[in-house]
Amino acid sequence: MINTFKTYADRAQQHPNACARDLLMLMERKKSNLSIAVDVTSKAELLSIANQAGPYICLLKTHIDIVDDFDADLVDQLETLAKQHDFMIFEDRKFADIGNTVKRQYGNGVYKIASWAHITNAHTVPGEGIIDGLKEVGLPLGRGLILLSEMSTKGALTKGDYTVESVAMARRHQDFVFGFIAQHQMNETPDEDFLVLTPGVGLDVKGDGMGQQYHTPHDAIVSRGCDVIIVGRGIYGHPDQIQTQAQRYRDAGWDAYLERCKL
Ligand code: 5FU
Repeated sequence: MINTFKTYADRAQQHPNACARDLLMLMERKKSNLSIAVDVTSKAELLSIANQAGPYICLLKTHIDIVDDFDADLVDQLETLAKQHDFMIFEDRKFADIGNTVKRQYGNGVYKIASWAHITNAHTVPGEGIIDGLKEVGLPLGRGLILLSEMSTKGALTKGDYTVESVAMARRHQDFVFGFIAQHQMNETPDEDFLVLTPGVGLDVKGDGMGQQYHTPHDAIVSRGCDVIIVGRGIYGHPDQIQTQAQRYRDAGWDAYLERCKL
């Protein structure tokens, strides 16, 4: 694996992508490589979990379109919490259409994702035009994109040539694309430093009966060379223990990172 022994701080110094630099510096400053996936359907619950987990996370991952009572105030409050607790926001939108459509889905509509999400993601199935479309909206705002090169679920088609081609697309757009949703590190040369944000992380269970597959934080960070662990039900699935579980995953992720860097 390439570059995994380097610290997040060293990588921040050298990284060509502004959004990646911000995230890497935040991770180092906060000593957290934990992203929480807050897949709840009420505004109050989302804000409460964000507030409780906030001190332990580098990144809050949303599925904003599952919130029943979404309104603009939710975004305002999330942005306030992001500033207060020092985390970034990642809308897991998984864009998948042609460039001309995704740029409107990203900048317009009910959610206006580009106006508040520091990071979003896209499938590469439509080809490179999807990156061109999203970049037109996101780059002037300083946003960053990650590509889905390897999903976490059983039987996912994101493998082989699909993964290889996805990495090649990212390589051609490094001003905007800084990494992947993947299960392994994707760098091929020592000059490359794509961040890997990895879902399918859990300490207590191996799956969910609907295709999800879980690895431990240690496996994700040390064995697979991923950079950010994304944990959903492992944290929000314990509503009375949000802080305890967030701290538990934060510590597991950070200890694994220290071990990987031999610090
Ligand atoms: F791209 C992906 C993927 O390959 N697997 C995922 O699980 C995204 N996810 C998201 O991570 C998914 O939509 C959930 O929001 C989250 C995992 O949640 P869990 O509760 O930890 O399984």
